[in-house]
Order: sequence, then structure tokens, then C-alpha cells
Amino acid sequence: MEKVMYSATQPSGALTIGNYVGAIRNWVNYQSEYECYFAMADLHALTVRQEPAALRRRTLELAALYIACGVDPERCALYVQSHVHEHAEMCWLLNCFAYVGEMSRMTQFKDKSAKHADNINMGLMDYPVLMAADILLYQTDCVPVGADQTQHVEIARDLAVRFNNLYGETFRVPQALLPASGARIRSLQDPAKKMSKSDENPNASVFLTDDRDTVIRKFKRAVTDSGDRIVQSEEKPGVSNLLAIYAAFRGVSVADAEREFEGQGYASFKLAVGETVADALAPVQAEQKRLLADKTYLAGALKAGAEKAHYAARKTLSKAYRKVGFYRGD
Ligand code: ATP
Ligand code: LTN
Repeated sequence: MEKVMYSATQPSGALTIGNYVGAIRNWVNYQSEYECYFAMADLHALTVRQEPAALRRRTLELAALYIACGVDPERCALYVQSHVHEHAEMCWLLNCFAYVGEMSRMTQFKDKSAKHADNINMGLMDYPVLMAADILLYQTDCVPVGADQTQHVEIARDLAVRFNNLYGETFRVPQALLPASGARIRSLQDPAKKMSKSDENPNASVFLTDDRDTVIRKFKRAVTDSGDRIVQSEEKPGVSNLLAIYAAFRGVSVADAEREFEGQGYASFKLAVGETVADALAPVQAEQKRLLADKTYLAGALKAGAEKAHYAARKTLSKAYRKVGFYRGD
């Protein structure tokens, strides 16, 4: 049986280079080996207030970006999460097996509760269960994500095992798959934090939509550390982050990057990183723009993706409904 891969990102803001190297870019290489499902997680995005028109626009932009990065809608199921109602249904089922205690201990829940103290809604706490529903619906083997999401993939595993132990083999137990480099890109202004779409400081994150000058300027302004050596070390989180970004975009090891910049100063190093990133983003941006001009094509691709996903999801949901004892009329 073919192995299954599942991943998603939220249409909750402009994507950063962290989302790109930590997640989306890596999906592409697996398309021929795995049966792939890639979603725009709009149900997840609603856990934080979204402006309706912006959410709608970003969902389509994200789809175009996936395709621009090389996701092939002919080979994968590329779809919008809310188009496949089984996600919400499976989430309910799994909710009845997830404990409040374990959900309240999730790092992301704690972070987002602190950040959105005026809106700690049930969805925010339920976020990992919905993510488990996404993953388990497709009998997923592999979940390519950045390091911040491994805790959530662990929950999906725990829920699968818990359910299987109670009702017999129902769900495949998934595994997170981290990229070799770029699993945790850090903020350019505060390398103690991860680079995030929703950082309030626009210079902290490089967005996939940033033009060349903006990319280069942000890297020029990136915080570095004391000293002048360009090496990876715990005492040099700023330089280490820039090395990791360079290595991820160049497809080289951090050790190779260190050798390349040996003896150079911070200024020329930062310029080189900025230029490398800008060069890599330009073709993706151009392709995304081209795709966004053809809304009919995008709508058709997403409709086909949702149909394919619905078919697979329905199978697993029916199986789980039978196992728990729901009367199915037969
Ligand atoms: P937000 O800041 O709004 O919570 P986010 O930037 O974390 O959003 P998500 O949509 O939650 O973005 O994540 C999409 C994917 O990108 C996930 O697989 C996540 O692990 C990965 N990712 C996010 N930030 C980084 C980062 N700084 N480095 C590497 N991967 C990342
Ligand atoms: N929570 C994820 C997005 C996401 C996801 C998924 C990732 C929603 N459902 C299923 C992998 C598998 C995030 O990246 N923040």
C-alpha cells in the first residue's frame, strides 16, 4: 500500500521564509513517493480573529503559493480544509478521547493564550485535536512540519493509539518529518523566538511576498552577536540563525556555509544571505502572481482536491463511526 503524507498551513497571514523552508518546500520532494494531501487550514485559522475578506483572499493566495512552490494538484489532493466536512466531524469524535489536561499543557496553546488573552476560545484549546483529525482521517504515515508542530503530531499519535487500544485497529499511527535544515528559523530581531507570521515587528520576519530590496534590508538589519566570527554556536544565536537560513536556501550544510564565510565580516555575510534568499524567492513570487490571475484554474484544482480528500476521509470516518457503535442504518 502506498504511504500517505499529510500537511497543512493556516491562511492566517503572509507566509514567512520559516514556513517555506520548514514546511512547504519539503513537501514537493515527496510527491512521487507518497500519496499526498496538502491543505489550507482555514478551520484552524479561525481560532484567532480573522478579517473575513482577508481570510478568503489569503486562502486562495496560499493555494497559488503551494502550486508555485511545486505542489502538483494533479498528483496530490490540494484542498481547503473547510471544504471537507469530515474534518469537523472527526474532530468531535476525537474530542471525546482527548483530555483537557493534556490540551492545556500544549506549548502553542499557552503561547497563544498569552498573546490573545482577550480571546482564549475553545477552538484555541481544541486546535491539536482538529489537527489530529486532519492527520488521522487520511491514514497518514508522515507529517512534514517545522519543529514547533512536533508536539501536536505527538498528540495525534497518542489519540490514534488510545482509540486503537479501545476499539481495535482503526487509525494508522503517524510520524512527524522534520527538514534536514531550517526546522526552526528564528526571528531576525530576537533569535530567542521563532520567526512567525504574526510577529508585531515587521523586521523580525521575512515574508515570501517581500520584494528584493525589503529582503536585503531586513537581513542587513538582522541582529548579530558580539565578536566577528561567522560560526554556529549557542553563544551566537543571531549568526547561527543566519547560517541556518543560508544553508537551507543554498542546500548546503552549515559547516560548508561556515567555511564559505570564514574571514569575512558581518556586513558582507548579511548581504550574501539577503541576496541568496531574494534570488530564491523571485521565481516563486512570479509564478504565484501568474497563477492568481487564473482564478478558474485555481477553483477547479481545489474542487478536484476536495473531492479526492472527501473520498478518503469518508472511508476512515465511517470506519471510526462503526467502531464506536453509531447506528449506521445497515
Ligand atoms: P503563527 O505565527 O500565525 O502561529 P506560523 O508562522 O507558526 O503561524 P503555521 O501556519 O502555524 O505558521 O505553520 C505552517 C508550517 O510552517 C508548520 O509546519 C510549521 O511547523 C512551519 N513553521 C512555522 N514557523 C517556522 C519557523 N520559524 N521555522 C521553521 N518552520 C516553521
Ligand atoms: N497547525 C499547523 C497547520 C496544520 C497542520 C495540520 C500541519 C493544520 N493541520 C495537519 C500538519 C498536519 C501549523 O502549521 N501551525
